[in-house]
Amino acid sequence: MQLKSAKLSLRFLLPLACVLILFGAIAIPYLESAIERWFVRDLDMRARLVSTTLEQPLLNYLDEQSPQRITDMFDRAIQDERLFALAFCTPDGQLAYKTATYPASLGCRQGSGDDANPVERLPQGPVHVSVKTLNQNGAVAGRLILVHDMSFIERRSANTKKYIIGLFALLAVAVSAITILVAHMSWRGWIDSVREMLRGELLFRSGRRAPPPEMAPLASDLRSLLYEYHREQKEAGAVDGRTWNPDTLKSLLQRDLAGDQILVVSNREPYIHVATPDGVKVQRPASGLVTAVEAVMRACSGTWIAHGAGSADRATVDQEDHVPVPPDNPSYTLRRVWLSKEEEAGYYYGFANEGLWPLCHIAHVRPVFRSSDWAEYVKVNQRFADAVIREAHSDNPVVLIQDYHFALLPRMIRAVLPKATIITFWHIPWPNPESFGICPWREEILDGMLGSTILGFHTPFHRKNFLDTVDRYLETRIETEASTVSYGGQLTQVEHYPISIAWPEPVPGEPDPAASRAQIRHALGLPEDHLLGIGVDRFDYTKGIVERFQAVERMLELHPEMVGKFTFVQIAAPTRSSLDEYQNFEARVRALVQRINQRFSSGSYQPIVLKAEHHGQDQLRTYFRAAEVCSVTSLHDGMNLVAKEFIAARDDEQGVLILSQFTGAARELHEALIVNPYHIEQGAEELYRALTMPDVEQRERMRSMRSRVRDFNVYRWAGRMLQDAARLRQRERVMSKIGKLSKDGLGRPT
Ligand code: ADQ
Repeated sequence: MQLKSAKLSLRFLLPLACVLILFGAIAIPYLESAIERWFVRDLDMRARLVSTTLEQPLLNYLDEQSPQRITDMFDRAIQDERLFALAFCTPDGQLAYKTATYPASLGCRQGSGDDANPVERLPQGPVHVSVKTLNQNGAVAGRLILVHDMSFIERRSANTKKYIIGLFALLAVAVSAITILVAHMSWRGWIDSVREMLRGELLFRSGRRAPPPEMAPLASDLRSLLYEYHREQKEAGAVDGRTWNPDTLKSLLQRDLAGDQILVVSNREPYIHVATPDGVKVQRPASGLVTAVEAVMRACSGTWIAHGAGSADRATVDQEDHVPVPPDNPSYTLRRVWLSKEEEAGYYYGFANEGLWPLCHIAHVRPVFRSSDWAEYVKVNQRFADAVIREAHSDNPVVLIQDYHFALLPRMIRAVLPKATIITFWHIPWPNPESFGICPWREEILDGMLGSTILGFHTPFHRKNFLDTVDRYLETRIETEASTVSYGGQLTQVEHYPISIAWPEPVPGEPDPAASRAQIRHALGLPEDHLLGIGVDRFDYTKGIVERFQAVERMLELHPEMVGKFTFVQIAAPTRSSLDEYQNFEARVRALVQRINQRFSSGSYQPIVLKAEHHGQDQLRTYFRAAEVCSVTSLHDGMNLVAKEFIAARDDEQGVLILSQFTGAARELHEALIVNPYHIEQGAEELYRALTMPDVEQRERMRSMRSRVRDFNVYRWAGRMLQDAARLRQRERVMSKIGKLSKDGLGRPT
């Protein structure tokens, strides 16, 4: 530290010393000659005065011809300390009278005192010589020569120089001391600003004191540099170098959110109790969202609030509508919210799935907006907000809101629990401002979402679309660099958190991929070497199922040798079946399958097997392990977890993933065969390429993707959101402490 200060001081002292030396070389000689000029002018005047005084008596004495009087007068005159000698010369240049001190070398000087060079350097020192011509009766009577001693000038000049140098030295010391002080202070200010930025303030700039003005350009550069660095670090999952798993998530919750209550809200419940003739059965819904959030809830026992949609749901809750889950090993609470048929029809099927779902997906299905659906949507959002408020044990729980069913919920919760940390995750894409603009309640939706503390999307592209949309339709202040929206005095951090899956633990006794192959082929009545493709989706028009089958058809056309040797198995879980759009879609898919199968089938061979039913995770895993290729051809998808589940299932490092470029997953899984699902030819070629890809290439691609999915798992997704939430909560606590201290005025803790 001392060394740094010494260096810093030197940096300021050295230039100052240089300036002083230059000052000595130029200013001092100039000063000397100026002083001499001043004194010479002074002596000129003095000489004129003395010669005028002596003129008349001298002329009189010359008339009287009394040399003694002249000599006496001259001797008296040189009593003056500075007048060194006097002489009088006749008009013809004879030295007639002179004092004894008069230097002989001067003789009778020619010229007038005004235009002659008055300074003479004599062996005894410099003298000032002035000459006055005396006139009498119109004729020249002679010339009076006055010699002033100039040695006193040298003495005085030396003294003045001493004083001036001393003064400058003092000034220099004072200036350098002030400069160093100011520099130290500015440096401190800069360092503090940089530190502030490094502390993470760069992400949350609101309320931060402005950087010093001279720092502003640097601050902005530094901020964007650090922001990029921070983002890259975050993306690389190396913020703290940890490997994310349930334990790291748990320890994060214990360390950073200790004692904080965590509430999750989603439409879909993770466990559905269904009444069957054999008694109550528990079902797991086919949903990416449930798959992801379930993993988090197992790690942090909290409360999950969801719509109780199962036929035996009411029968299995306690009087507070709570049921401990998972049923076989309860680790958190499921709180069910009941909806009437009308509410469900308007809020879920209507506004959410006929309006927002097609609005946010570019799948060329027109959204339908009805005022009655909107009214139900508002009502049900309020119902869930009431449930959250009732379940909250404190005024500042952490609330994780899931998806497009609850766009209004963040604002509603914020109104009652202003201190809550509300994280809203939007699991589906966010469209561009023009597309979103067709929603009649666009401002209300955006306003509702901006009640969140943190708003998450899967990809930077969706995040940007959202910011652009807010910019277009609301009066807000957007910090693009920091990705924050300041609205109504409140700040929302908008981030992208790519969702993922829980990396599966090895299951003891699980059949290996070869056994899975054999098992599935046997179940389908196919020979051992039969090639298999697999598709697993909800039966949804956004998943590109039609395009996938068209690609299969085209591939069989282009490569007829594959007919009879390749089958594509599509597992499609029925979804939103009460909606016309979904019924029509299902009918269209079935008709297409029938047509293709008719075209290429022979004997028992069918190129496409459609299994339109829900399957257990274990069954899906067996299919994934048995297939040569998995096709994910969504027309638009927030992330798509099936792609990641397929990769996780392939511990033999074999199998090829065909992945639509319009999925969030395509941004991460670069080693997949990336396709444009609308381009049927390309889909067909890539399918053929996948089926004929050498093992080595499959291994290379699969290994790389497995390593990425293993590291970038669902715990990281949740962990990053919760880390950000913890950081914001910590910041809030600090800010409120500072607020209290400053209210107290004396800086004493209250
Ligand atoms: P989804 O649209 O449901 O999710 P996806 O991410 O693929 O899409 O998740 C589907 C989940 O359901 C997977 O876990 C899959 O295994 C399961 N599933 C699908 N078909 C099934 C079947 N027949 N039987 C049993 N299970 C089945 C939404 C967004 C996605 C986003 C997720 C998570 O649309 O883009 O990736 O949320 O955020």
